[in-house]
Amino acid sequence: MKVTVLVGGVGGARFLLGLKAALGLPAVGPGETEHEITAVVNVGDDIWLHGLRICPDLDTCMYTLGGGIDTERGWGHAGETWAVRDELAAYGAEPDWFGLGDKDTATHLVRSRMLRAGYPLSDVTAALCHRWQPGVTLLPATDDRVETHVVVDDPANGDKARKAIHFQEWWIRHKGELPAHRFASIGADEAHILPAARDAITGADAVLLAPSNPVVSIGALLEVPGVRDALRATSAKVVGLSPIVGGRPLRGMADKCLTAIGLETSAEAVGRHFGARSQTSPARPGLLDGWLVHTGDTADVPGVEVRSVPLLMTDTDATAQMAREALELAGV
Ligand code: FO1
Repeated sequence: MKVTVLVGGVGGARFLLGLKAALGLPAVGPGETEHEITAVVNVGDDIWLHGLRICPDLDTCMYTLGGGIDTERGWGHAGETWAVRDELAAYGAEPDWFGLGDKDTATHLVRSRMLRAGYPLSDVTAALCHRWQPGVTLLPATDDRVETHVVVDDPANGDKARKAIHFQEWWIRHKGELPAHRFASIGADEAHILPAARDAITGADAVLLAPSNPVVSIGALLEVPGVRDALRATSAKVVGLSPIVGGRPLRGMADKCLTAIGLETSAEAVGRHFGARSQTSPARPGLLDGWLVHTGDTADVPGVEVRSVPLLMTDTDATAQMAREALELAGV
C-alpha cells in the first residue's frame, strides 16, 4: 500500500511514528515492509540564517523518525549544546533569538554546502536521510524557495504601518504574540510542486493530512502551486486528522494562526476550511473526503465523512491507532 502524508513539523513527525508502527515498521529507523510511506513536508518555515539554510520541518521529521530528536522540545538534536549560538551572540551576530544547536549546525552546513554546489533541496534531503534512515521517504513539497512570512503592525513607523517578518521571527522571537494580519508564502508565485511529491500524491492508495498546524504547515503546503491540483487529481481518498482537540491546539500556536485568518479554533472550522473534494464550487475546491475529530468533538463538514476517534498522540501505540482509523476512513 502506498500512503502519502502531508506534514509540517512536530505534530506531523509524531504522527509519522504512529503511521510507521501501524504499517508494521519500527517507529524509529528503517525496517522491512511491503508498504510505502512518503511524507510531503512543509518548507515554509525554512530560513537562511548566519549563512546557513535551515529547514525546520524537514529536520524535525528526519530527526524524529531517525531517532535523533530532542523529545522534550520536539525539534533539534537530543543532547544538544549551544556553543556556536553563544559565540555568535558574543559577536553580536544577529539574530540571537534562534536556537542554533551545535549538532544541528552540522546538518545546516552539509545542506548549505550542497545547495551552493547546485543540488536541489530534494537531493540534499535524500543525502541527509541516508545517514538518519527515517524509514519513510521525506520529500520537500518543492525544491523552490517558498517561505512563510507574517504581516504584523509596525508601530515604529506609525500607527497604521505594517511590516512582514519571517515566520521564524514571529514564532520564536515574538512567540506568536504579535497579532498577525495575514500570512504570505513568499516565492509561491514562481514555485512548483516537486514532481516526485506530485506523483506520491496522485499515485497513492491513501493520502493523509497529518495533525499539523492547519495554517502555517498544511496551509503553507497548499500554497505551493500544484499541491491542491494533485490532491484533487488523486484517485486515493484524502483524509485529514484534526490538530484541534476540544477547541484547543494540542501544542504549538495553531489557535493564534487560525485567529489570524479569521477562523475559530475548532475541529469543525478547520474541516470546513479544508472543504470537501466533492464540493465543486469553483471558488475554492475542497480537499477532504474524510475528517477525523477527537472523541467528544463534533464537526459538521458538508460533503465530508466525519468520525470521532481518540486523537491524542500520547504514545506510539495511540498514534498508530489514529493512523489505522485514518487509513480505514480512507478505505484502505
Ligand atoms: N522553535 C523555538 O520555539 N525556538 C527555537 O529556538 C527554535 C530553533 C530551531 C532550530 C532548528 C529547527 O529545526 C527548529 C527550531 N525551532 C525552534 C522550531 C521551529 O521554529 C519550527 O519551525 C516550529 O516548531 C514550527 O514547526
